[in-house]
Amino acid sequence: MSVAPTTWTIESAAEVLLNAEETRCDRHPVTEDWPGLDLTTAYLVQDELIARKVAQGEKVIGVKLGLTSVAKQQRMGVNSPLTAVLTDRMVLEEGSPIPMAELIHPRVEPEIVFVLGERLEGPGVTAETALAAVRSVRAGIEVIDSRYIDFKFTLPDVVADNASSSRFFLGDVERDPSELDLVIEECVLKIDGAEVDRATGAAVQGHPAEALALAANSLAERGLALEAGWIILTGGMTDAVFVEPGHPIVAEFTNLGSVTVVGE
Ligand code: OOG
Ligand code: MG
Repeated sequence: MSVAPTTWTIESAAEVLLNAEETRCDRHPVTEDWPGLDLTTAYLVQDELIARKVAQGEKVIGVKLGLTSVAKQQRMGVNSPLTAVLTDRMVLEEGSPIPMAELIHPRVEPEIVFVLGERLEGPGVTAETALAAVRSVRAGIEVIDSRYIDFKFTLPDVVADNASSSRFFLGDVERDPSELDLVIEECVLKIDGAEVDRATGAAVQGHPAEALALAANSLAERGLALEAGWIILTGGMTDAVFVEPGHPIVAEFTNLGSVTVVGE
């Protein structure tokens, strides 16, 4: 159990959440201690948390969207999409294990990933203009690891916790977005070779490019933009599944290849 500060501030909330991550100790939602934590303040906590990671040497390499599919929104009980920040520390190469000893209670989810060729700045970004800025589309598996007990949180809690961000894998197939219809691009999720779930790109805001536009437009409200070269995770297509050490999880896509991960 982490020590709760007597006065809650953006700094102390960021400190508590980083500490939970570092010590692998999940905690109750920050909003239980700090009911005044609203969404705007929660994004400031997220900014502070990322600033501290950057001060420790991590590099910002992209943005992720969370809760962009109905499957995710229903499971988490939060029905609004959100954004969070990806750093180089989160990247895992396919073939390397999910390091269970570094994590609290990891779950994985398949995602459609964009790599940006051009800077994308809102407001007013549409799915079309968003897709025009994309250099390549890739398959991904995100490893989420909420710092909250049982992944129970409100929207400000999960925003402050950088949307449960932990690690992610990218598939090695890179496709030009004009070659694919992402609405019908399907992912079949398998554990130990048996299908556990499936979804198409339509599950992600109707089209993953809608999620990308949403990210650009919501970051613009905070004076931020998506930078060229950044990786954008558009959000879990299916519900996330728990990682059981030694049991491989595979996301098999129609055109984007497949990504295999295993906890160790
Ligand atoms: C929050 C993170 C959500 C997604 O893709 O929807 C997310 C959570 O589910 O713990 O990464
Ligand atoms: Mg995700």
